Amino acid sequence: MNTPTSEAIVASLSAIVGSQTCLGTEAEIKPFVTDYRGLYVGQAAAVVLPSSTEQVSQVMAWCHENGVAVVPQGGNTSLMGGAVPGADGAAIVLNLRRMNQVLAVDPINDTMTLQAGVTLNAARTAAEDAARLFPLRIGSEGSCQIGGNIATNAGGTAVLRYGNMRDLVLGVEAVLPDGRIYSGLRGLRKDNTGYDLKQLFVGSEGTLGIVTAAVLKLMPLPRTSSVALAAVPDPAAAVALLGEAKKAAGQMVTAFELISGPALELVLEYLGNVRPPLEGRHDWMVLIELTSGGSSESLDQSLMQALESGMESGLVLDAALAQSVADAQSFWRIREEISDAQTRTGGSIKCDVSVPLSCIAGFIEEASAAVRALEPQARMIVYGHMGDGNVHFNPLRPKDRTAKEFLGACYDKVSHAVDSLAHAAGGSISAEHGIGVAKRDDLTQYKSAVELELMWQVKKALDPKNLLNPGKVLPAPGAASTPGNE
Ligand code: 2HG
Ligand code: ZN
Repeated sequence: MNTPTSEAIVASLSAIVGSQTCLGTEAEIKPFVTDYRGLYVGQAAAVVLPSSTEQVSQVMAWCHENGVAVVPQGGNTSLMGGAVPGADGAAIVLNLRRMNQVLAVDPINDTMTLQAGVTLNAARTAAEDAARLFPLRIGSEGSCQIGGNIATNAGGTAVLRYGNMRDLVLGVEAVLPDGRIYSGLRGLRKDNTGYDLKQLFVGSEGTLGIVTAAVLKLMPLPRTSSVALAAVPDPAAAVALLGEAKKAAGQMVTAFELISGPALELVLEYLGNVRPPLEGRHDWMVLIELTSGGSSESLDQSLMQALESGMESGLVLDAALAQSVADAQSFWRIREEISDAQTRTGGSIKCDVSVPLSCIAGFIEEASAAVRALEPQARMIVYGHMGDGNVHFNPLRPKDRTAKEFLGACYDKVSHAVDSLAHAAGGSISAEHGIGVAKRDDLTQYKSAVELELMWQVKKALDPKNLLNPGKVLPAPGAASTPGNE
């Protein structure tokens, strides 16, 4: 079959979504074909911005019929190149931002139903307006969208308490590659009627269907929070301190984030005149947050109890308890800006790994030694969601080397060294950022032949023509490892 020309694609899809929202010129297309860090730059035959599930279905049916590939896109905040098309310009981008309606907030069932293009921020606000919490919390919440959060099984800073997106989704509506609509917008807590099909779409990175709407779980809105930054001698002490915090506050421990000294220095450099919460320089720190529906005094007391017992046993070297909401926000700001500070500096090697908590300290030690042996001057931007076992292990270029020089010399070696140590510790080479194209071919080393075969069988069952987000997640059978570069 001859694939249609760009002009024919634009003409046909305009008839479905309207000419104003089917973009075909180079200038119109450009903002949709580059990822937000500017590392993955593709081309597209057109960009469509549908306004309803019905339109998505018609676009998919037409593309299926005509052999046109489709790259679904939400807020385009992926770090793995998963939401932009390849360089050949054959695919279209289907962006969901116009499907941005909160359809219902139901405080009796504690559910919220929304279209895929609602930003995470807007979803959280809608929940709060009904005195509920939607607990997913990630740095890009102002621009990332619920559909993308589902497609990538987003994680973030509250997974320790509330789980990943996978744990927060009760129902999904998705358009299949041939245009059929999977209507699973149910808000049931219990539904044991066979395979849990909605979960197929969670974390599929847009390779199995396009999520168009979802029903999400709501939680009680905490009334108070208590936040502290504590310096610890090493990651092993941080793990022990987490144990103390759980002892003192149980499930009120909402976030437990590790921050290395170089990560803090980088972010302070980037933010300019921000006063660090702790005096002096520390190799390791943790940001701890407790939240509850109870009084703020008792929450502060629980956190103080954990910190004091940590100090007595040498797990805590120094600590600052936020005295106000503004304080807490400024502690969090430091944590949240680490990622952007790296993007602006350029030249960081993103390893997003998870290991069992019991192995995390040993892993960090071994991975640091391995990176130091390969690149003694690399800045060790090591941080992340320690409470759930997720470390962002991101060696960064030394100040006197360009990103190009540094990455050219060591990207593959370093990322392979870190990933293989995580794998050896029973961990994962992608804890929360997904696979996209950046880690796609690495999967051949870290997943068994059976796992890869099953992944391809699922893909072929739903997308036999391989038209939906082709080239993402699944390594071509027999592919060698070629990690993407920053
Ligand atoms: C974070 O936790 C994000 O800040 C981004 O997952 C991590 O940029 C990164 O490596
Ligand atoms: Zn993260």
